[in-house]
Amino acid sequence: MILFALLIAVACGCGKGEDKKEPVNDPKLLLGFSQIGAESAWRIGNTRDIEEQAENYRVSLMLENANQKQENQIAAIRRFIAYKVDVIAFSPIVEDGWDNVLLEAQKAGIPVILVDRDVSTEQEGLTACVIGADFYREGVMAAEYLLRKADALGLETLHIVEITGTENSTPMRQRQAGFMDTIAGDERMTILESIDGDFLKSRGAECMRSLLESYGDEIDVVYSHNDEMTLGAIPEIEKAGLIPGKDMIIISIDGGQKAIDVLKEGKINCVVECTPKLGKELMETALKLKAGEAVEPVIHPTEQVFSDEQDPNGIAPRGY
Ligand code: GYE
Repeated sequence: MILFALLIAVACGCGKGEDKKEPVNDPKLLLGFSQIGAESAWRIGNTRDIEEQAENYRVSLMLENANQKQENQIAAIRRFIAYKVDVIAFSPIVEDGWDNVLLEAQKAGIPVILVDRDVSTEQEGLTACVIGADFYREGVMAAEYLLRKADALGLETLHIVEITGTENSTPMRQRQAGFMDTIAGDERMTILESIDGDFLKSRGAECMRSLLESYGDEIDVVYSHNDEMTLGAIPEIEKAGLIPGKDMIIISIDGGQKAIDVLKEGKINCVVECTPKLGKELMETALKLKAGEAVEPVIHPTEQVFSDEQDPNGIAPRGY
């Protein structure tokens, strides 16, 4: 057993520069987890939280980082099946394309937990549950802030650009749908363009440059699906001679410390929280599945909105 745990630690012991985790002694459960990558502060915070909670719950964690590639996630899940882990968990980068590997897990009798994002499969019942944010609600909260802001400023027209997350991912689809459904019917609101920023800071900057080239100071609102893209976009707005937070209303999602600091500077108007702290729920759910107990099909954490409507100095340190 010790040799097995060591082999796992070596096989999955993460990439360069990452701490090597000591294998958990006498683990209660062996959990294989395929993480998407390290594209954002959110993602890095999520990985750290899952590692910490695995230790707290005495769960032996096989953690694999897929470097933003679905094929790496599929290969990792196949390795977890070959190792005969007790439970498999993964954060699917996109919703489609998982049917085959999930059927293989089902045939092997290994329960699968979705963390953070959801999948869309032809067959029902291939996964036990999803533990992640209500992304639709996040989009609604972002739009509700915008409606309040438009009222407060007495604005009659608002030209909006949307920088979206990874195409076909659950947060991209749902954050867009919640936002669009909420502003629909409000005649003040016009979407100039939605552009794919892939949740990356570099892409956020590129997207903003291209939007500024097309629309210049016509843009009144930037709705960005995550903090990284927002933090990439803001310097581009400044380079164009415009003041983010004043000339343009800036709305972001995640609530990492960097974005909160920029909110305090007044360059972001609103950040909808999306908590990466899903590790505790993950461990508790995995232990229940191993014990053959029933689990909730959907577990959403509660989330809040940080904005210029409140005193930003009252926001507690975010920890990610
Ligand atoms: O908003 C983003 C990350 O899936 C909720 O993925 C997550 C998103 C998060 O890269 O920053």
